[in-house]
Amino acid sequence: MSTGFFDGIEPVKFAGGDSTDPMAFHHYDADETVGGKRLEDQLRFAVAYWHSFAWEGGDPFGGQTFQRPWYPQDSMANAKLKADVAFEMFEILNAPFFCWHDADLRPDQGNFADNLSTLEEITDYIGTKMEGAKTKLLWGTANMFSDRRWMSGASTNPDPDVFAFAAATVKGCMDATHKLGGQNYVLWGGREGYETLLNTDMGAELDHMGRFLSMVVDYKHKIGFKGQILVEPKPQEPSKHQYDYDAATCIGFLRKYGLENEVKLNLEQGHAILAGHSFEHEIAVACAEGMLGSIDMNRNDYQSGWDTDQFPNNVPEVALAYYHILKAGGFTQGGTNFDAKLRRQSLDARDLIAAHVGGMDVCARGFKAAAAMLEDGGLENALAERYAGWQDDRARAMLDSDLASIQKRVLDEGINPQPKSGRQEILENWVNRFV
Ligand code: XUL
Ligand code: CO
Repeated sequence: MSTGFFDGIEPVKFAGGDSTDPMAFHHYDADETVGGKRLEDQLRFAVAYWHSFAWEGGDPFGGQTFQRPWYPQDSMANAKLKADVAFEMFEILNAPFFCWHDADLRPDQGNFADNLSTLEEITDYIGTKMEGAKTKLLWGTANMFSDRRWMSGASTNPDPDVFAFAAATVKGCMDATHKLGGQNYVLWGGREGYETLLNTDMGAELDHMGRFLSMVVDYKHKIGFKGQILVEPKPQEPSKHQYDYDAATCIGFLRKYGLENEVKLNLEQGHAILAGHSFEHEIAVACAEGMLGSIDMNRNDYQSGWDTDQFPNNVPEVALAYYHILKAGGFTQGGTNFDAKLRRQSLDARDLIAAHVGGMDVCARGFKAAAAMLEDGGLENALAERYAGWQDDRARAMLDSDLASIQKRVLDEGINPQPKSGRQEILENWVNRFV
């Protein structure tokens, strides 16, 4: 029986580029083959349970603006109604995946034992719903940042009891993710950082965080979870400084604790912007190390300087992000999660659907542009040409030699390099033909 929340809203259809219907797909045709696979299998869209169903429309200056039939979110009955509505939306959107935090799914009873048993109960309920639906779980994660117990960190907390609570929580969330066939498990360390160095032993905190992540990896193997373990970089907010600052910092951290072959990255567009990077920079850093896991495709407002988590709407930016992802072979177990929320004035059920329709369409359009760029091969050829000198045997041999022999060769051969154009404007013009 329908909840009635989406009454009057039909399943979203692909209507083509000529349609003017804002509730239809103009670019996203799940079955269209692009880059050798169905678009649905390439993009692997996921709905974020938290922003769509748990977030009530508050901001730092004001509280709840939404009025949903599953509020207040403090009972199992309302948690089940929320799940019913969520699965109705997945069906309307034909969404292949969703993602959750434990705290999005179940009411918070304030103690570990009750929170664990309500998580088990609601994930059993969701498991039954998944049996009758196409939507799969892209990833699960633990919310270890909202409750006041996490205010000084989870695994990096100076209080070992909080470390213990965090370990117990993550075990429960990994079990639930595994039970629901999740394809990834994510850790985002919103409070894993500091407010002031005056009260922070950074070396100890990093060691604890490294050890914690090793335990996560050990547990994954113990239970036979085949999903990827992913960490999600973000430079700050809520903490003044977060240890998982950006892709490069995370990769250094993973190497230090011997986790570089076990853990990959979940990269978020908005977090890249906060770190002072472009999204494609973060993706290129991860791809260069073979560590791209999945993405959160939500933008930030370039003027506001904080994490506004908006649905994507900039095709050229999205195209460059997917270009790098496709160049690295595309997603395997990862996907495109909309870690994005409505604006707090967007009160209607229709707004929730329209936001996802628009996000999926922008991604599809960008993805097709990326695939066309790759197929054309112009950028690839320019790159190969720029580095062609390194195909020369003597150039390659240099990498196995030493400074003194190289100096001798420069003198003997009178090597005197002539600068060549980087051709940036020509390449930018080239990209512009596709977006
Ligand atoms: C916070 C953020 C999180 C993670 C999951 O900025 O992106 O929602 O994606 O905890
Ligand atoms: Co995110």
